[in-house]
Amino acid sequence: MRHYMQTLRECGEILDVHREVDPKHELAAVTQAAMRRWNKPILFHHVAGTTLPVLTNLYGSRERLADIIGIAPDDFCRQWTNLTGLGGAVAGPLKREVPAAPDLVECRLRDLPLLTYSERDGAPYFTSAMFVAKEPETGVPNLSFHRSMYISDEELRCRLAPRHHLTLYHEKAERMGRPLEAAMLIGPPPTAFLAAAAPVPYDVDELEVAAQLAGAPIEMRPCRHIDLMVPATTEIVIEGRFLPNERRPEGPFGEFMGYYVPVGPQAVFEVLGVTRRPDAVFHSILCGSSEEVLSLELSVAANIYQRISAVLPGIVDVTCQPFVLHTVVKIRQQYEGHARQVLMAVLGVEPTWAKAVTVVDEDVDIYDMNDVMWAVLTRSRPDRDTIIIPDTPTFYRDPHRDHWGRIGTDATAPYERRDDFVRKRIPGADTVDLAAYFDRRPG
Ligand SMILES: Cc1cc2nc3c(=O)[nH]c(=O)nc-3n(C[C@H](O)[C@H](O)[C@H](O)COP(=O)(O)O)c2cc1C
Ligand SMILES: [Mn+2]
Repeated sequence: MRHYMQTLRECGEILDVHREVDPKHELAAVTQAAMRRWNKPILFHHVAGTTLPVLTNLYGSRERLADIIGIAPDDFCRQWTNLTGLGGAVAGPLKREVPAAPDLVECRLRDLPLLTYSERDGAPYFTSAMFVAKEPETGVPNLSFHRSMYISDEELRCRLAPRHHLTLYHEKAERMGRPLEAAMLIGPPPTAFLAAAAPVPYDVDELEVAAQLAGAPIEMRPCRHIDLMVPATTEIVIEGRFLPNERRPEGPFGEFMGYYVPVGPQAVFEVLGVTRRPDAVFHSILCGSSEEVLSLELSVAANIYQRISAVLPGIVDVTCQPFVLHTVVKIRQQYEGHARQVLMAVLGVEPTWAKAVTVVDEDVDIYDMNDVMWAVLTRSRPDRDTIIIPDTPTFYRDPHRDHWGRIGTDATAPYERRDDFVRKRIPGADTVDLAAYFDRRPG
């Protein structure tokens, strides 16, 4: 992570905050306001109560994520599935064992930045921690993110949502009557960040995916308190174990959908030790920000792209904007009714996230919601071009069925009258050199 941070620093991408900030709300407030304004990574040099600097919004743009894996920002759908498919470029071993660096520092949880984000959050939370754990029977390691509530230096409570691989490991270990050892990585290598967020099959090792994405084997070092290997360059590693048959209250927490998740029984993580690099940088992710949701959007979009392209022609690109519950598909219309088939296909292949689907033509910028809305408003008839699917669940954490039902909108131009819908264009507007016309540029 620090190597990537250095690269961004050399490009002048990092915003520095030298003034001391309060870990309670202030750091999150500055992050949110600065993200909205500039969307660049921010390094807080002085956070009260800790000696560690805090980096936020590192992975919050499509351009940066694409750059990490060496692709163009609008090429995620075409590239992502190939890249995570493990048919990768690295021949030979994908991991290399190295000894733990002798200068690793042991510390306590309270020495790390304990950050409180939203107003009603029940405690400070670790939001960027990536868990590594081994499948209790096969030993295959898994990477995944799970927010963790700080209770004490010995205890965290972690949200393990149903069906996630770590959740299944924990439940399996419980059935065997055992705790599940795990390590939380703060500041692992950037490709591990992408691999952890990708929905890869249960028996696929995301660390190997990370190595493929990096194009080089990943260096692994042993933990100190548990029998587990972790990426050697990780800034901070929290070692511990999930206690079997134990659930304790976690929450409330202001979450990715923009609401508070109420207190509920969650997994208990007993902390056995914390190691950090001597000059460690702490990574914080603002929940609900693009840094958190972008990786999910990208992998959901890439999945949909791949699946609908297998059954239909003319699929150009897919994105989930402005939030993962809305899928936007860009097509090159092939025949009358093509767009409606695309709508049906998306609803069929994406049961969880495609609550709303909009299909647009090739001339629409699907990364600009104003442009998508322009297509909806000028190219669709609400009475004829929408499909409403009643009584079907989408997002799984939905006890009141707020997310049941689907809507599909065909916002493509009527096939037979495509010529009537050619966008007007002012010659030169895209290429004009404004500096040649204006004496002073507005700030
Ligand atoms: C920053 C971030 C935070 C996340 N927080 C949680 C969480 O608190 N609980 C959870 O169950 N999943 C959370 N997720 C989703 C899972 O980590 C993600 O779906 C991951 O791919 C699951 O890995 P798996 O397929 O190996 O189970 C988060 C994802 C990201 C990117
Ligand atoms: Mn997995």
